Amino acid sequence: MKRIALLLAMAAVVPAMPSALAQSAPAPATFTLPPLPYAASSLEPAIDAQTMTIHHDKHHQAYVDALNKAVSADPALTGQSLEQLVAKAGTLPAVVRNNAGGHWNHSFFWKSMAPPAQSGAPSPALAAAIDASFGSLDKFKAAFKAAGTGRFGSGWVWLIVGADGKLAITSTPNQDNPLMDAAETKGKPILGNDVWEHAYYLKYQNRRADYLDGWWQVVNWPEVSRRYADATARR
Ligand code: MN3
Repeated sequence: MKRIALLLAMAAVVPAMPSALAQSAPAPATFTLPPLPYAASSLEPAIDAQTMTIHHDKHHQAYVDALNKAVSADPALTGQSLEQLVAKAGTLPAVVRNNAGGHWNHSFFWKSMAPPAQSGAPSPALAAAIDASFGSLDKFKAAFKAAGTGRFGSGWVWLIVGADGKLAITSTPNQDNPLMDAAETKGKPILGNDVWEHAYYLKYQNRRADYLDGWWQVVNWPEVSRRYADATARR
């Protein structure tokens, strides 16, 4: 009976808590962390579960939090979409450029991957475009790897559809991407790989080249093919 009385007392207290919290709660977050589209362990062995969990739950969350903080402190930026912020990142404060890029890039990155059994293959249209631009899928992979290993420090390597409608490989520093006004080579990304050390260090340590090789096992080719169709249809 004593236990029941305690539970009843708790039930009476609990409902009062949300309104008390609401008074000091911050404004709703503009940008939110998207969930991983698969289990954190499902990209093994290419990417280990611990790396995926820390990368998503800590690193990506930090970009989202910092972006929300920066945007909420600047009335000129509130209400703008992530795509709008990314497109003019070169004109914005570094904190916005870095964290808007970090949020966009990682949201894109998670969807660029799938468990090995669902990796699939490029669509016929994408396969033909890869052959036309790079000679073969293997030559494309070698060139993509070279761009990834060649990126000094932290950054990204991308497969883009350029303004000419053709595929190209490009690399960006930090959290920049090819959609930014500040990008050296602009285009619509259809595939991107994160070559920051936090993306691979727990499993691969300094061996970025091995990470880039293993990563092909988890590329989501159906998604990349869909993006290619989308990027070329809008031209
Ligand atoms: Mn990252």
